[in-house]
Amino acid sequence: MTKSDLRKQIKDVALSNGADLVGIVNVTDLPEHKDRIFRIIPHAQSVVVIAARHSLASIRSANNQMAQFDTIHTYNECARSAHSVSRFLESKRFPSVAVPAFIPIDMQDPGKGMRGEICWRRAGVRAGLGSYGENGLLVTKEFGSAIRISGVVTVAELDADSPLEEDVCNHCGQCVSACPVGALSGGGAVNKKLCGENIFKYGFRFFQKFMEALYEKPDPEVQKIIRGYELREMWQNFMTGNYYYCFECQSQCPVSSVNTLE
Ligand code: B12
Ligand code: SF4
Ligand code: SF4
Repeated sequence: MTKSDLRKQIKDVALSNGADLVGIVNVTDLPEHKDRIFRIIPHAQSVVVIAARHSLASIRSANNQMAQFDTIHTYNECARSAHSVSRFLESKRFPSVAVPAFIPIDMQDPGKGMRGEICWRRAGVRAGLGSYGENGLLVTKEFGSAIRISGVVTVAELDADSPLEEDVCNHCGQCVSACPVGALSGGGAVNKKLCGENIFKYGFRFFQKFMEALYEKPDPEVQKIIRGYELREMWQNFMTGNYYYCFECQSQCPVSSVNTLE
Protein backbone atom coordinates (compact mmCIF):
# COMPACT_ATOMS: atom_id res chain seq x y z
CA MET A 1 0.00 0.00 0.00
CA THR A 2 1.37 3.46 -0.89
CA LYS A 3 1.78 6.16 1.74
CA SER A 4 -1.05 8.19 0.22
CA ASP A 5 -3.38 5.15 0.16
CA LEU A 6 -2.67 4.55 3.85
CA ARG A 7 -3.29 8.21 4.67
CA LYS A 8 -6.61 8.14 2.82
CA GLN A 9 -7.69 4.91 4.46
CA ILE A 10 -6.88 6.27 7.94
CA LYS A 11 -9.01 9.34 7.29
CA ASP A 12 -11.86 7.21 5.91
CA VAL A 13 -11.78 4.98 9.01
CA ALA A 14 -11.78 8.03 11.31
CA LEU A 15 -14.63 9.78 9.49
CA SER A 16 -16.81 6.69 9.24
CA ASN A 17 -16.44 5.97 12.98
CA GLY A 18 -17.51 9.18 14.68
CA ALA A 19 -14.98 11.83 13.64
CA ASP A 20 -16.13 14.96 11.83
CA LEU A 21 -12.64 16.28 11.15
CA VAL A 22 -9.28 14.53 10.95
CA GLY A 23 -5.73 15.73 10.38
CA ILE A 24 -2.20 14.40 10.72
CA VAL A 25 0.83 15.95 12.40
CA ASN A 26 4.38 14.57 12.65
CA VAL A 27 5.81 14.05 16.14
CA THR A 28 8.74 16.30 15.16
CA ASP A 29 6.21 19.13 14.82
CA LEU A 30 5.04 18.61 18.41
CA PRO A 31 8.39 19.09 20.20
CA GLU A 32 6.64 20.13 23.47
CA HIS A 33 5.08 16.66 23.70
CA LYS A 34 7.88 14.49 22.30
CA ASP A 35 8.97 12.95 25.63
CA ARG A 36 5.41 12.11 26.69
CA ILE A 37 4.60 10.73 23.25
CA PHE A 38 7.69 8.47 23.30
CA ARG A 39 6.63 7.25 26.74
CA ILE A 40 3.28 6.26 25.24
CA ILE A 41 4.95 4.49 22.35
CA PRO A 42 8.69 4.54 21.59
CA HIS A 43 9.67 5.56 18.03
CA ALA A 44 6.27 7.14 17.38
CA GLN A 45 6.32 9.10 14.13
CA SER A 46 2.86 10.60 13.67
CA VAL A 47 -0.25 11.74 15.51
CA VAL A 48 -3.67 11.41 13.89
CA VAL A 49 -5.83 14.21 15.34
CA ILE A 50 -9.57 13.55 15.50
CA ALA A 51 -12.35 16.05 16.20
CA ALA A 52 -16.02 15.30 16.85
CA ARG A 53 -18.62 18.04 16.81
CA HIS A 54 -21.02 18.93 19.58
CA SER A 55 -24.71 19.52 18.90
CA LEU A 56 -24.68 23.32 19.10
CA ALA A 57 -28.31 23.46 20.24
CA SER A 58 -27.48 21.09 23.10
CA ILE A 59 -24.51 23.03 24.44
CA ARG A 60 -26.47 26.28 24.09
CA SER A 61 -29.45 24.85 25.97
CA ALA A 62 -30.46 26.62 29.20
CA ASN A 63 -30.76 23.10 30.62
CA ASN A 64 -27.14 22.25 31.37
CA GLN A 65 -27.90 18.54 31.64
CA MET A 66 -28.52 18.51 27.87
CA ALA A 67 -25.07 19.97 27.30
CA GLN A 68 -23.56 17.38 29.63
CA PHE A 69 -25.37 14.55 27.84
CA ASP A 70 -24.15 15.83 24.48
CA THR A 71 -20.61 16.06 25.86
CA ILE A 72 -20.66 12.41 26.92
CA HIS A 73 -21.71 11.50 23.38
CA THR A 74 -19.12 13.75 21.73
CA TYR A 75 -16.29 12.33 23.86
CA ASN A 76 -17.56 8.84 23.02
CA GLU A 77 -17.43 9.64 19.30
CA CYS A 78 -13.82 10.81 19.72
CA ALA A 79 -12.98 7.58 21.55
CA ARG A 80 -14.77 5.37 18.99
CA SER A 81 -12.99 7.01 16.10
CA ALA A 82 -9.55 7.02 17.77
CA HIS A 83 -9.84 3.34 18.72
CA SER A 84 -11.01 2.43 15.21
CA VAL A 85 -8.02 4.19 13.65
CA SER A 86 -5.64 2.61 16.13
CA ARG A 87 -7.02 -0.89 15.44
CA PHE A 88 -6.91 -0.29 11.71
CA LEU A 89 -3.25 0.78 11.90
CA GLU A 90 -2.39 -2.23 14.07
CA SER A 91 -4.01 -4.51 11.48
CA LYS A 92 -1.48 -3.01 9.03
CA ARG A 93 1.29 -3.86 11.52
CA PHE A 94 1.91 -0.30 12.79
CA PRO A 95 1.87 -0.21 16.61
CA SER A 96 -0.58 2.56 17.56
CA VAL A 97 -2.28 3.91 20.69
CA ALA A 98 -5.55 5.83 21.07
CA VAL A 99 -4.90 8.70 23.52
CA PRO A 100 -7.67 10.04 25.83
CA ALA A 101 -9.44 13.27 24.93
CA PHE A 102 -9.58 14.24 28.62
CA ILE A 103 -9.60 11.66 31.44
CA PRO A 104 -7.84 9.47 32.47
CA ILE A 105 -5.20 12.16 32.97
CA ASP A 106 -2.25 12.49 35.34
CA MET A 107 -3.77 14.44 38.25
CA GLN A 108 -0.98 16.49 39.74
CA ASP A 109 -1.13 18.17 43.13
CA PRO A 110 -3.78 20.90 43.27
CA GLY A 111 -2.51 24.23 41.98
CA LYS A 112 -0.10 22.80 39.42
CA GLY A 113 -2.77 22.53 36.76
CA MET A 114 -3.85 19.55 34.74
CA ARG A 115 -1.86 18.78 31.65
CA GLY A 116 -2.88 16.32 28.97
CA GLU A 117 -0.34 13.87 27.53
CA ILE A 118 -0.93 15.73 24.28
CA CYS A 119 -2.44 19.20 24.21
CA TRP A 120 -5.16 18.59 21.63
CA ARG A 121 -5.68 22.27 20.78
CA ARG A 122 -2.04 22.58 19.85
CA ALA A 123 -2.07 19.28 17.90
CA GLY A 124 -5.25 20.40 16.10
CA VAL A 125 -3.71 23.72 15.07
CA ARG A 126 -0.58 21.99 13.78
CA ALA A 127 -2.60 19.33 11.93
CA GLY A 128 -4.49 22.06 10.06
CA LEU A 129 -7.92 21.55 11.69
CA GLY A 130 -8.28 25.22 12.59
CA SER A 131 -6.58 28.04 14.47
CA TYR A 132 -6.49 29.42 18.03
CA GLY A 133 -9.37 31.67 18.99
CA GLU A 134 -9.59 34.57 21.43
CA ASN A 135 -11.08 31.96 23.77
CA GLY A 136 -7.80 29.98 23.73
CA LEU A 137 -9.62 27.07 22.07
CA LEU A 138 -9.23 25.47 18.66
CA VAL A 139 -11.64 27.19 16.28
CA THR A 140 -12.58 25.30 13.12
CA LYS A 141 -14.18 26.67 9.96
CA GLU A 142 -16.80 23.93 10.06
CA PHE A 143 -17.91 23.92 13.72
CA GLY A 144 -16.27 26.90 15.41
CA SER A 145 -15.05 25.86 18.90
CA ALA A 146 -17.91 23.41 19.41
CA ILE A 147 -15.79 20.27 19.06
CA ARG A 148 -14.00 17.72 21.23
CA ILE A 149 -10.58 16.48 20.19
CA SER A 150 -8.54 13.32 20.67
CA GLY A 151 -6.27 11.18 18.53
CA VAL A 152 -3.87 8.34 17.91
CA VAL A 153 -0.11 8.06 18.30
CA THR A 154 1.46 5.71 15.76
CA VAL A 155 4.82 4.52 14.52
CA ALA A 156 3.52 4.82 10.95
CA GLU A 157 5.39 7.53 9.08
CA LEU A 158 2.55 9.52 7.55
CA ASP A 159 2.53 12.62 5.38
CA ALA A 160 1.36 15.47 7.59
CA ASP A 161 -1.31 18.07 6.82
CA SER A 162 -0.21 21.70 6.69
CA PRO A 163 -1.37 24.16 9.35
CA LEU A 164 -3.97 26.61 8.02
CA GLU A 165 -2.57 29.88 6.78
CA GLU A 166 -5.71 31.79 7.59
CA ASP A 167 -6.98 32.90 10.97
CA VAL A 168 -10.36 31.21 11.47
CA CYS A 169 -11.29 33.30 14.55
CA ASN A 170 -13.01 36.53 13.48
CA HIS A 171 -12.08 38.29 16.75
CA CYS A 172 -15.70 39.27 17.45
CA GLY A 173 -15.07 38.92 21.20
CA GLN A 174 -18.37 37.09 21.84
CA CYS A 175 -16.61 34.33 23.76
CA VAL A 176 -14.96 36.87 26.08
CA SER A 177 -18.19 38.69 26.87
CA ALA A 178 -20.13 35.42 27.26
CA CYS A 179 -17.87 34.08 30.02
CA PRO A 180 -19.98 34.33 33.20
CA VAL A 181 -16.99 34.55 35.57
CA GLY A 182 -14.64 36.86 33.65
CA ALA A 183 -12.07 34.11 33.06
CA LEU A 184 -11.30 35.27 29.50
CA SER A 185 -9.47 38.46 28.65
CA GLY A 186 -8.84 37.87 24.93
CA GLY A 187 -5.77 36.79 23.01
CA GLY A 188 -6.26 33.23 24.23
CA ALA A 189 -5.57 34.10 27.90
CA VAL A 190 -7.60 31.99 30.35
CA ASN A 191 -7.78 32.35 34.12
CA LYS A 192 -7.78 28.60 34.72
CA LYS A 193 -8.72 28.91 38.40
CA LEU A 194 -11.83 31.02 37.73
CA CYS A 195 -12.90 28.79 34.86
CA GLY A 196 -12.15 25.55 36.74
CA GLU A 197 -14.20 26.65 39.77
CA ASN A 198 -17.12 27.33 37.47
CA ILE A 199 -17.05 24.26 35.24
CA PHE A 200 -16.19 21.74 37.96
CA LYS A 201 -18.75 22.92 40.55
CA TYR A 202 -19.15 19.37 41.85
CA GLY A 203 -15.78 18.06 40.73
CA PHE A 204 -12.80 16.74 42.63
CA ARG A 205 -12.30 19.75 44.92
CA PHE A 206 -15.95 19.68 45.95
CA PHE A 207 -15.65 15.98 46.70
CA GLN A 208 -12.46 16.54 48.72
CA LYS A 209 -14.08 19.29 50.81
CA PHE A 210 -17.13 17.12 51.24
CA MET A 211 -15.06 14.27 52.63
CA GLU A 212 -13.21 16.62 54.97
CA ALA A 213 -16.47 18.02 56.21
CA LEU A 214 -17.42 14.54 57.37
CA TYR A 215 -14.94 14.99 60.19
CA GLU A 216 -15.44 17.87 62.57
CA LYS A 217 -11.78 17.92 63.57
CA PRO A 218 -9.92 15.84 60.99
CA ASP A 219 -7.15 13.88 62.63
CA PRO A 220 -3.87 14.17 60.67
CA GLU A 221 -3.96 10.59 59.40
CA VAL A 222 -7.49 10.90 58.10
CA GLN A 223 -6.59 14.17 56.42
CA LYS A 224 -3.56 12.52 54.79
CA ILE A 225 -5.80 9.81 53.35
CA ILE A 226 -8.34 12.32 52.14
CA ARG A 227 -5.65 14.41 50.45
CA GLY A 228 -3.85 11.37 49.02
CA TYR A 229 -3.32 10.35 45.43
CA GLU A 230 -5.56 7.28 45.80
CA LEU A 231 -8.61 9.42 46.41
CA ARG A 232 -7.86 11.48 43.31
CA GLU A 233 -7.63 8.26 41.34
CA MET A 234 -10.86 7.03 42.89
CA TRP A 235 -12.57 10.24 41.97
CA GLN A 236 -11.59 9.74 38.34
CA ASN A 237 -13.10 6.28 38.48
CA PHE A 238 -16.39 7.81 39.54
CA MET A 239 -16.28 10.02 36.52
CA THR A 240 -17.74 7.81 33.88
CA GLY A 241 -20.20 10.56 33.13
CA ASN A 242 -19.70 14.23 32.53
CA TYR A 243 -19.66 17.09 35.00
CA TYR A 244 -19.02 20.36 33.18
CA TYR A 245 -21.17 23.31 34.19
CA CYS A 246 -20.26 25.87 31.54
CA PHE A 247 -19.92 25.80 27.76
CA GLU A 248 -20.28 29.51 26.94
CA CYS A 249 -16.93 30.14 25.24
CA GLN A 250 -17.53 27.16 22.95
CA SER A 251 -21.22 27.61 22.29
CA GLN A 252 -21.25 31.38 21.64
CA CYS A 253 -18.55 31.21 18.95
CA PRO A 254 -20.36 32.19 15.73
CA VAL A 255 -17.82 30.68 13.33
CA SER A 256 -19.33 27.71 11.52
CA SER A 257 -19.99 26.70 7.95
CA VAL A 258 -22.24 23.86 9.13
CA ASN A 259 -24.10 24.79 12.32
CA THR A 260 -26.61 27.58 12.58
CA LEU A 261 -27.00 29.61 15.76
CA GLU A 262 -30.63 30.56 15.07
C1 B12 B 1 -6.60 21.06 31.71
C2 B12 B 1 -7.74 21.40 30.78
C3 B12 B 1 -8.57 22.45 31.15
C4 B12 B 1 -8.25 23.37 32.31
C5 B12 B 1 -7.16 24.34 31.88
C6 B12 B 1 -7.40 24.85 30.46
C7 B12 B 1 -6.17 25.37 29.77
N1 B12 B 1 -6.37 26.49 29.08
O1 B12 B 1 -5.09 24.79 29.80
C8 B12 B 1 -9.61 24.04 32.58
C9 B12 B 1 -10.29 23.26 33.69
C10 B12 B 1 -9.61 25.52 32.99
C11 B12 B 1 -10.33 23.80 31.25
C12 B12 B 1 -11.42 24.51 30.82
C13 B12 B 1 -12.08 24.28 29.63
N2 B12 B 1 -11.89 23.28 28.78
CO1 B12 B 1 -10.40 22.08 28.89
N3 B12 B 1 -8.99 20.88 28.83
C14 B12 B 1 -7.95 20.69 29.59
C15 B12 B 1 -7.12 19.51 29.02
C16 B12 B 1 -7.52 18.25 29.76
C17 B12 B 1 -5.61 19.68 29.08
C18 B12 B 1 -5.09 21.03 28.56
C19 B12 B 1 -3.64 21.17 28.84
O2 B12 B 1 -2.85 20.24 28.75
N4 B12 B 1 -3.26 22.41 29.25
C20 B12 B 1 -1.89 22.74 29.62
C21 B12 B 1 -1.20 23.60 28.57
C22 B12 B 1 -0.94 22.90 27.24
O3 B12 B 1 -1.99 24.74 28.33
P1 B12 B 1 -1.31 26.16 28.30
O4 B12 B 1 -0.09 26.14 29.13
O5 B12 B 1 -2.41 27.12 28.66
O6 B12 B 1 -0.90 26.31 26.73
C23 B12 B 1 -1.78 26.84 25.77
C24 B12 B 1 -1.40 28.23 25.37
O7 B12 B 1 0.00 28.35 25.40
C25 B12 B 1 -1.94 28.28 23.95
N5 B12 B 1 -1.20 28.99 22.93
C26 B12 B 1 0.02 28.76 22.49
N6 B12 B 1 0.30 29.56 21.46
C27 B12 B 1 -0.80 30.31 21.26
C28 B12 B 1 -1.05 31.28 20.33
C29 B12 B 1 -2.30 31.90 20.33
C30 B12 B 1 -2.58 32.93 19.31
C31 B12 B 1 -3.28 31.53 21.28
C32 B12 B 1 -4.61 32.19 21.31
C33 B12 B 1 -3.00 30.54 22.22
C34 B12 B 1 -1.75 29.94 22.18
O8 B12 B 1 -1.89 26.98 23.44
C35 B12 B 1 -1.62 26.07 24.45
C36 B12 B 1 -2.66 25.05 24.21
O9 B12 B 1 -2.56 24.60 22.89
C37 B12 B 1 -7.60 19.50 27.53
C38 B12 B 1 -7.50 18.13 26.85
C39 B12 B 1 -6.15 17.95 26.21
N7 B12 B 1 -5.49 16.84 26.45
O10 B12 B 1 -5.71 18.81 25.45
C40 B12 B 1 -9.04 20.03 27.65
C41 B12 B 1 -9.59 20.89 26.52
C42 B12 B 1 -8.56 21.94 26.14
N8 B12 B 1 -10.73 21.54 27.14
C43 B12 B 1 -11.71 21.76 26.33
C44 B12 B 1 -12.86 22.50 26.67
C45 B12 B 1 -13.98 22.48 25.66
C46 B12 B 1 -12.94 23.22 27.87
C47 B12 B 1 -14.04 24.14 28.38
C48 B12 B 1 -14.95 24.82 27.36
C49 B12 B 1 -14.91 23.43 29.45
C50 B12 B 1 -15.93 22.49 28.92
N9 B12 B 1 -17.20 22.84 29.02
O11 B12 B 1 -15.58 21.46 28.40
C51 B12 B 1 -13.20 25.17 29.17
C52 B12 B 1 -12.66 26.26 28.25
C53 B12 B 1 -11.67 27.18 28.90
C54 B12 B 1 -10.86 27.93 27.85
N10 B12 B 1 -11.49 28.89 27.17
O12 B12 B 1 -9.69 27.60 27.64
C55 B12 B 1 -11.45 21.14 24.95
C56 B12 B 1 -11.13 22.20 23.89
C57 B12 B 1 -11.82 21.99 22.55
C58 B12 B 1 -11.43 23.08 21.58
N11 B12 B 1 -12.32 23.48 20.72
O13 B12 B 1 -10.32 23.56 21.59
C59 B12 B 1 -10.23 20.17 25.27
C60 B12 B 1 -9.20 20.01 24.14
C61 B12 B 1 -10.85 18.82 25.65
C62 B12 B 1 -11.12 17.95 24.41
N12 B12 B 1 -10.44 16.84 24.29
O14 B12 B 1 -11.87 18.30 23.54
N13 B12 B 1 -9.73 22.82 30.54
S1 SF4 C 1 -15.91 27.36 30.11
FE1 SF4 C 1 -17.22 29.01 30.92
S2 SF4 C 1 -16.10 29.74 32.73
FE2 SF4 C 1 -14.63 28.60 31.48
S3 SF4 C 1 -13.66 30.17 30.18
FE3 SF4 C 1 -15.35 29.24 29.01
S4 SF4 C 1 -17.07 30.62 29.39
FE4 SF4 C 1 -15.57 31.06 30.98
S1 SF4 D 1 -16.37 33.90 19.64
FE1 SF4 D 1 -15.43 35.29 18.14
S2 SF4 D 1 -13.48 35.94 19.12
FE2 SF4 D 1 -14.23 34.12 20.23
S3 SF4 D 1 -13.18 32.40 19.25
FE3 SF4 D 1 -15.17 32.61 18.23
S4 SF4 D 1 -14.77 33.95 16.47
FE4 SF4 D 1 -13.02 34.15 17.85
